Amino acid sequence: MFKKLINFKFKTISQTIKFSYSLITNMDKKFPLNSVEETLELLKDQKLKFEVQYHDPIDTIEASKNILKKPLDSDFQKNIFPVNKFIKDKKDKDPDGGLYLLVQDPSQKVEFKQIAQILKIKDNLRLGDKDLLYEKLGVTQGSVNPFALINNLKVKFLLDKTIYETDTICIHPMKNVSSLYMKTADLLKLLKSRGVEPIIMDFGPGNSTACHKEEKQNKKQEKPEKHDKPEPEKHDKPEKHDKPEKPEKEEINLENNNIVMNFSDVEKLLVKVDAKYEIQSHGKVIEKDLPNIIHPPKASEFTNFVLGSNKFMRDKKSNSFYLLLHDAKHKVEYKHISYLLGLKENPKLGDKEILKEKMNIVDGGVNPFALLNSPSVKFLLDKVILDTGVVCVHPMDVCSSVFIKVSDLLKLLKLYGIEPVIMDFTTKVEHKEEVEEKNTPDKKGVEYPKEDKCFAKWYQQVITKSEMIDYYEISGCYILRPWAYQMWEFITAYFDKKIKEDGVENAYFPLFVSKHALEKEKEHVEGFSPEVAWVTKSGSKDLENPIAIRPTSETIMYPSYANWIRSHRDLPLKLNQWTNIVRWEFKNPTPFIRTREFLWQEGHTAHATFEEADKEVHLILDFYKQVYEELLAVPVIQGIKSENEKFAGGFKTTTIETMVPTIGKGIQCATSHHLGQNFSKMFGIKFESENMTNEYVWQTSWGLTTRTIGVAVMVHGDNKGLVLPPRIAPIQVILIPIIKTEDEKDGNKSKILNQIFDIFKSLKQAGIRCKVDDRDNYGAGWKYNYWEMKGVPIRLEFGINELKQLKVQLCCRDNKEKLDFAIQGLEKNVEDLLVKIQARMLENAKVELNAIIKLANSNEELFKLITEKKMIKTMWCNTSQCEDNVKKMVKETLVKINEANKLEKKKQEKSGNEEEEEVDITEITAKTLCMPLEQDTIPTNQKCFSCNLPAKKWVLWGKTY
Ligand code: 86X
Repeated sequence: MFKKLINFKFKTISQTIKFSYSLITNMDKKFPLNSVEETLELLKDQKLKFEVQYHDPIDTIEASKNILKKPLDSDFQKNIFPVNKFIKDKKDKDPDGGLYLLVQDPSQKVEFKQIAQILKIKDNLRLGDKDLLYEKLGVTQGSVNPFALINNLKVKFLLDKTIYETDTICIHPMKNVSSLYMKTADLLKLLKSRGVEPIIMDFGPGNSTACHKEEKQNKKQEKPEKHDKPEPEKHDKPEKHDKPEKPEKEEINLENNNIVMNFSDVEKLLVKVDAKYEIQSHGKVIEKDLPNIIHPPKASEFTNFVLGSNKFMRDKKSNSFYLLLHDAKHKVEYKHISYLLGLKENPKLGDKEILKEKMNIVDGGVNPFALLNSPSVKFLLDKVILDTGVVCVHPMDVCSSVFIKVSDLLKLLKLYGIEPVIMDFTTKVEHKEEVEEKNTPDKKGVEYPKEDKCFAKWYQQVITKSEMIDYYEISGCYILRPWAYQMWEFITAYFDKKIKEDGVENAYFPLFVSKHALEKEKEHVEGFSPEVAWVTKSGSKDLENPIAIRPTSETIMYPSYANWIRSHRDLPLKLNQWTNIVRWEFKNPTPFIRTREFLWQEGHTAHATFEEADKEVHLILDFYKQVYEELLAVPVIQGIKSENEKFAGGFKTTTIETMVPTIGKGIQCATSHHLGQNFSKMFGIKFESENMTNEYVWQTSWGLTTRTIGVAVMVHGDNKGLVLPPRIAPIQVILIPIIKTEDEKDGNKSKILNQIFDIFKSLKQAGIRCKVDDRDNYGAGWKYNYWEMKGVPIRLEFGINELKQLKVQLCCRDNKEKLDFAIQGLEKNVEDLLVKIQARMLENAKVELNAIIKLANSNEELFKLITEKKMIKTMWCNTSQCEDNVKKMVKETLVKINEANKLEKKKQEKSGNEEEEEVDITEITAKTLCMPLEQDTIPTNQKCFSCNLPAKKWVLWGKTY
């Protein structure tokens, strides 16, 4: 069954995202063929085999060699990437006359004279300009390709004989953002079907001929002729095959109960039920990223659609399998499914092997069409999808998505006897424990303890339930709600003041950077390039020159530095900007810690001497330490990055590092770079020194991001939620009136409220950030939980007893300590307490950090300590090679252990175990965090802990974020 022919394939999308601000995709339809999608559709229509790769625009044939991967299909190995030229006879006065598209072997030099000679015309041939190109063929410069001929039959097709004779051709299908391999003969067949015939040009030595060919003879062509005529009638009288070795597509039909392998198979069946659908090809994507990748459908009947998400599950008790198709926007809980289905236990995710075995799909490719392969799997359909009427799902592969009417989908499934169970997730789960909780208002606390095994869930709940973060439809991007943004404002205000005192000035440089400028420092940008996001369109028009969104601003700022700096009197130049940054990361995103857009400051200074720059680097590093320790109460270690970990564009990277003890992961908190003269040489930033010599400046750059906030949350939070150090708490004291029913009767309610507002005023007067929570729809207990979750450092309770005794009761968030104070002189006591809490939090965190720093003297010791979640200090040779070796050792050992654990887990599964977070072990390894600035002495003749070289430095190691 698996040997079945697959008609087309897509390859993994290259890591660069084509980023477009335009939401409108229906371009002005001047030409029959406008886009990659339309071209691929055409090929699929004609059942032609091809393979596509997505990539950044490729400038030259030379570059294409590096960027394009070998085709997967062995049939496409003998291929050629031709040069395509749009040519105009400039003497031809007919606007549609004298137009040519030449597809030529890049290794040959072809002169216009030669072409003219072959065509037996006068040599008035020139390259057509870009405007004419767009007008006549609907493609932009760099995207000239033979498919474009379909757009204008007046353009003559000149085909180099060498290309004609090469088996496989590689073409940008209308846009230079992807490349497509297909049989040259297939291309000619397709073009011919659209009325485009080639003139074969023989540019070989001594040859100057052209001939109009009818059809290219290709041995392999005889067979695929079949594909031209699919025979729907065939289903009426199914032919029985005795176990065919290689069943042809056409044989797929219901009676044979063949397996549905890919979308072509699905399509055949859709035709049978007369279904309407619209397909979009997009390369391989994970479900999470689909919302960013899917374009709105073209057909208006599909406009209002639900993006489907699929879950394949198994109920162990009854050994039933389920496929749930639900609205991707809503998270569905297993308990909700079991509640609606009346199951005794929550269903579990079905594993990959069963998925493949039962439905012939790979993990990540679950989709409702797969039910056709296994009608015994029960189909659960989210009511929202049924009500909306249109759904978008993967059709048997993860490289495309199809919009289809739900009614059509159901019609098709019905043919196989599959009926959906409609799931209404808007109904509430009525569980016992939930009923009990109904007495408390709607907000539940953090449901996961702050422990290693569920740390990510704990973190996610803490930052959302405390109202710091909200999720957003674009993966890796988050909303900073006021509770979080105010913390950022405290951080920015603090740091901004420090650098201004140092003479740094703020400025603002543009968000966009041209390709040309970005590539000016190609060397170090190269490694980062998959992360660069590009704007490629305005409205529906492609920009002639795509522009990048700043991933950092060196290339934006330094050209100006070169203009502004002339003499030593212009130095030092110290600028800083507060901006957002976009880096299209592919690793697991985590709010604050790793996000695709983030906020930061970036400082860039230029100095006359190395030493002056070095001083600046360390001054800023001290400021960073102060931000963390003074404001966030997070202890950090200052150090220097190893050769492997430093910013490759600079001379030296200094850093502050800390550890999240719960998970034993090191985290880089901020960096300050000594750039040496690398950038000044690249950008020509020179000055005339006092001795009149011309010199390159010495530069620094440094950045601090919103990661600060995430680190503070991770370090201080507890089982009840956030714990905020007073200096970044938007509210430092929450005042909660305690009003009992009898207080209302006795007329004490207003007395309590009046008094508490007086207290509030005096605290506010003293500069303490505070608030009275006088909401009368919530009880005091609920309010305690709410403000604990939000991490407010001090809770002030005030009820009738306190009123009588003219005192207040305070409760500290960090250590739960309770304190009584008289109302008289309260401000001073609260001020002192806030200072005390701030200091105590730092002190406790320091104790914790110090406790997890351990010494290791060998690889084995290091590894053991890594698994014990420690930060490890070793004496080290400070060579890249050694760091690589240690990394490799840790990774390999971890992978081995993980594999053994998995086996163990499988065994235990029978006895029913707890669900744990899936951790992608391949992302975890140990690396050096830094070589601390504070270095103890290293004994003479001391060897490196790992290799045989002499030890040079103390260095810290750890797993990292
Ligand atoms: C390195 C270096 C440096 C100024 C800082 O760390 C502080 C503030 N910049 C940043 N870096 C890149 O240069 C970079 C470049 C590109 Cl093109 C990218 F996509 C991502 C990057 N990430 C980091």
